[in-house]
Amino acid sequence: MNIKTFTQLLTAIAATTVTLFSHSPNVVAMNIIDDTYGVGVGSFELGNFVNNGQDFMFVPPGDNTTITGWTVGGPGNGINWLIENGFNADTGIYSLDLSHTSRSSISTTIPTTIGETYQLSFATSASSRFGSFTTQGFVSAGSLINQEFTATTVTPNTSNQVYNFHNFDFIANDALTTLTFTAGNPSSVYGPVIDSVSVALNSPLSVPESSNILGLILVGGGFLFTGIKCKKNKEEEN
Ligand SMILES: [Ca+2]
Repeated sequence: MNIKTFTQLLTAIAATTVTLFSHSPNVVAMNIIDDTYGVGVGSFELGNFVNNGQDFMFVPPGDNTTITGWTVGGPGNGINWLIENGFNADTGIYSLDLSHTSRSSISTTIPTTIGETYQLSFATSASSRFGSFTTQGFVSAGSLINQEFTATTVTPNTSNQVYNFHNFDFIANDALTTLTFTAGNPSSVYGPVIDSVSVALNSPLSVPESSNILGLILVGGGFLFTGIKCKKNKEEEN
């Protein structure tokens, strides 16, 4: 690098600093559910599925061992764990209907930091063999309390059910946060179908402190001054 003026030196330091930052790895939004219980758990892919011959498995309230990472709850008689090809999944091959024959719930507990904001995302559809159908559900986690969401399908063929996506932010109130999905329609035997549940810390980039930035600039400048000195010495030797 041939640096002749102080302006060129400053430009080079700035370029070095930009290069250092542009090469900093972006922090990938990590699904805390998968990180806690295993990859695929947020999408209901792990556990002890037994097909009842109709491509679903009934799981009653209180069961916390069948679907890895999740505990089934009331107020109804439980949920249906669905599998392809009878029921299209959004991710993997499994999805989950929040009603067996009456509205019920499922929950998981993840580690969180009090006061931090998290982004919850999930996909919903509806299971119905009678064509266009819309139902409701509620989701709670930390500061998010009984947030309503809708789930809909337009096809009577459950193997082709289509998913819609939802995103909600919540603030953690505790070191452990319980995330609960509950079916919302008491008059329907078909609960919302959910899949691809993800919770991620809502701060994707860790920004270096100003003192660190100054340090990087000084280090960058130091390297360049050393380079100039070496070049000068080499020229004088020649
Ligand atoms: Ca899935």
